[in-house]
Amino acid sequence: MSQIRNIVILTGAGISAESGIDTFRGGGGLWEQHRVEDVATPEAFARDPNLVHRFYDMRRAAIQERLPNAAHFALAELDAQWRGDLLIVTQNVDDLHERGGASRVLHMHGEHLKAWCTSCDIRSPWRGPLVNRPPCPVCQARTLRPDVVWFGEMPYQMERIYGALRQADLFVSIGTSGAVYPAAGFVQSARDLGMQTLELNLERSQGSHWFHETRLGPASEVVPAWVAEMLGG
Ligand code: BJW
Repeated sequence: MSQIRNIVILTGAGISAESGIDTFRGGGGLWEQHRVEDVATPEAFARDPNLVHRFYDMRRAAIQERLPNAAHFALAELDAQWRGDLLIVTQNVDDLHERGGASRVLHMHGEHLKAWCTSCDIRSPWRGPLVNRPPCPVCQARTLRPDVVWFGEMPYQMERIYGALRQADLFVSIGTSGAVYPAAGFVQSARDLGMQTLELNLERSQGSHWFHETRLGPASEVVPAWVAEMLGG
């Protein structure tokens, strides 16, 4: 670990599970009998916008009631103290990394607390519902959608992510099932680039065999323990 200077950390729903935010594929992974793959698509939104808006309105309201947990706080401490490059690439659309105090955070699947106007293409901060079709604060068109990346859409800032991976010495994946690409492929890119890879998860994921090391346990325990190791504590 003494050779490590630049770190890329990928986080998934598992890091927020102990804050009370449901994962996508645990516990049946259903919302009102719909699989996430059937709600989180542009086709689902075109077919039944009220259904999709209700799904996101409910989750947008819920995250504002939740608090960061020990894993978010530990990553924020690493972010504050780590002198090399560090990038937390999160697939999560909640804001718990930021509320935990981290600043080097990239939301590759978007953010619950933003709305994207498909008329003027501007993203605005948003906390309330969208199902009632409120006007865009910029152009007044009633064409706001959740600013999240659905299946078939391009995740955000991919060039920046791959740029960070090319410079990294260590890739760490926390609380993600490895079921969704391109994030699921980052570990293979990391291996191709010759860096160390570590997985922290409650249980082995679909991509566990790609990692040099997997540490199993709840994020609120394994993440602070790993951060303490990195900071020499
Ligand atoms: C704990 C824990 C605790 C629990 N402590 N751990 C066929 C083959 C390959 C790819 C494709 C294919 N067909 C289609 C594709 C592409 C498609 C895809 O991957 N589909 C799969 C279904 C196969 N991907 C896309 O369409 C993406 N776009 C794309 O590929 O564009 C083209 C492109 C090409 C080249 C380069 C770049 C791009 C877009 C994907 C968008 C995903 N969007 C969602 C919804 C976001 C908005 C919202 O929140 O609603 O993102 S889907 C959902 O899954 C969400 C998540 O970010 C994502 C990943 O889920 P995550 O975080 O891993 O959660 P879970 O529930 O799966 O796992 C939880 C984990 O936590 C588990 O491992 C537990 O063990 C663990 N855990 N408690 C620690 N306490």
